[in-house]
Amino acid sequence: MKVVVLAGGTGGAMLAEGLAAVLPPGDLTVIANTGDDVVLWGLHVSPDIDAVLYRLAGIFNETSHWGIAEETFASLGMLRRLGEETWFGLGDRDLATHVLRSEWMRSGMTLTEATAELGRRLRVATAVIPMSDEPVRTFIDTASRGRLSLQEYFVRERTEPEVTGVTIEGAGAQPSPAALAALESADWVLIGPSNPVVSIDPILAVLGDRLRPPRTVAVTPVVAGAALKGPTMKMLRGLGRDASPVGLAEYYARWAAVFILDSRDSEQASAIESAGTRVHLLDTVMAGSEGRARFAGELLGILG
Ligand code: FO1
Repeated sequence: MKVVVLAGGTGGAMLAEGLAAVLPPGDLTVIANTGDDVVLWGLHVSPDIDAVLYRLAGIFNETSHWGIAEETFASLGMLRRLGEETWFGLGDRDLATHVLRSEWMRSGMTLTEATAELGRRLRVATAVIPMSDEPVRTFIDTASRGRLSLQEYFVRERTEPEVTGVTIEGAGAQPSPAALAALESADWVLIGPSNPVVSIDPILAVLGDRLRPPRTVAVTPVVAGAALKGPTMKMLRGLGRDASPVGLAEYYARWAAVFILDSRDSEQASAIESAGTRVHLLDTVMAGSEGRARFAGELLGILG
């Protein structure tokens, strides 16, 4: 069964790890958000692509929830000593990824090609594809700090400012041809349980028109009134969006005719069903690699 996951750097990446453990090699493709990408000191950093690659390569940092395990920050310390702003924590190991990706892209590779090469060298069997080879950038409008890049809002400002709006620059970008091909041949497309505002919306802005709702499944990013990690609830509410599973299923209904609701929220199933979306109840909390494989196996069982 050919499965495509639309992923940000946390929930979607975890789902991808679970699916990679249970699907035959070659059956899984991950399309990653690039709205978080940033260029620092001439280096192209793709946080969501890298979170997926590092997870699938078994080197993800489970303590910080970004970057590589057992990371050190000597280079960043030297950059600080040389007078640079160092609020964005580029680790020594992680730096190698950005150096190579940037070098390859300077010599003419697309982001899709550079990502595939990184995947090969990390011995990742799953195809990881950026949503687009053209720049797409997410900006966060805040009450106290004005318009911030995604990383300024997430890392420098620690998601503290109140969010008043989100702008996806480059929303009309051409999709990566490899992403289009993967969607064409997919039996199922899964919208991962990532932050709908900053991880999924940019992907939908670029690729949403190519999804077939009867073959698309959204996995709830909200369980018992809370998100897995990060400011999902705060952002949804700040934007006046309904942060409940009912509201999220309704929002995703344009793209996904099936919604995976957490069993803890089963009382919301009938409201979602009566709005026309098919609901399946599962324990969506993916604790540890066993929990991720367990959830992925149950999900595939439902999809048949
Ligand atoms: N997140 C942080 O909270 N602090 C950091 O210093 C930081 C550095 C960083 C470096 C490379 C990378 O790929 C990701 C990094 N992240 C960091 C995570 C990232 O900012 C966000 O979690 C995602 O972009 C949101 O999906």
